[in-house]
Amino acid sequence: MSKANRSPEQLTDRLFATERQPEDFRFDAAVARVFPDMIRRSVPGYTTIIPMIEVITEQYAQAGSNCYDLGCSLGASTLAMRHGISFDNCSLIGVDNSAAMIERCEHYIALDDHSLPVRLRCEDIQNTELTDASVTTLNFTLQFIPPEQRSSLLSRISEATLPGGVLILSEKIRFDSGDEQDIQTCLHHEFKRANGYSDLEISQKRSAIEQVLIPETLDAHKQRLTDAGFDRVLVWYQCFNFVSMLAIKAA
Ligand code: GEK
Repeated sequence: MSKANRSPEQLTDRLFATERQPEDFRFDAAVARVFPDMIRRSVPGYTTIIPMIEVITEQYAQAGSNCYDLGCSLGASTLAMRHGISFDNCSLIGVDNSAAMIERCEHYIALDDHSLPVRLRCEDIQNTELTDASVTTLNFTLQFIPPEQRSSLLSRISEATLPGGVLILSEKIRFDSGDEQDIQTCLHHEFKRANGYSDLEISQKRSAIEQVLIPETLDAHKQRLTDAGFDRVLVWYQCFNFVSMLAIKAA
């Protein structure tokens, strides 16, 4: 695994620690400041998924191709991809529509010791240009796109993907069975408690995010990826209600 310096500062997320007016969650400057701590303590498996994105990229990146990290935030998965790419004629592009995230991402990229250039675009991933892709990552980003707009994005990614190329798709999911939904949600909240979040923080964050992050079932994701033109879809990681899939274009 790479030895890059990826944690220049670690501020603790206390955004929901005191009582606040209900307001939809936004990826603004306050969130960007504490984001590494927030995502690590909120998303079970995140700290495993990031280094595995490097491993998957190493396996699937193709010489002369483009690699995309869509919804790159502060560039954790972008840097994992950078370290997994072994061709210096690959282009690596990170895209995020939060100016606060892109600004901080530039700083994290500059601190990393790898020589492959990274291009950052402050754009909506639904409009960003995609061509000749060997590896594309949507690491917990599709869940923030309105469900009715997800198919067209995945079709564009699939059309841009070269034979033998892949999409890594990580998502929070929901379950058809109410029973399983309750058990997995309870375990997720236990994970957050174990990471130091209070009940007030958990419930206020939940209310803020509920209209913004729309989870779907694993079957719905698999079907949509197949309909979009991917030939093989598999789950390579799951922890509670968080999964990561690999969608593969036949060589
Ligand atoms: C990581 N992948 O650390 N266009 C561009 N960016 C968007 C859009 C959009 N339409 N909608 C949301 N975003 C990262 C983590 S976070 C996941 C991804 C989370 C961006 C948004 O600004 C945010 O930076 C990111 O998607 C989602 O591996 O916070 O749970």
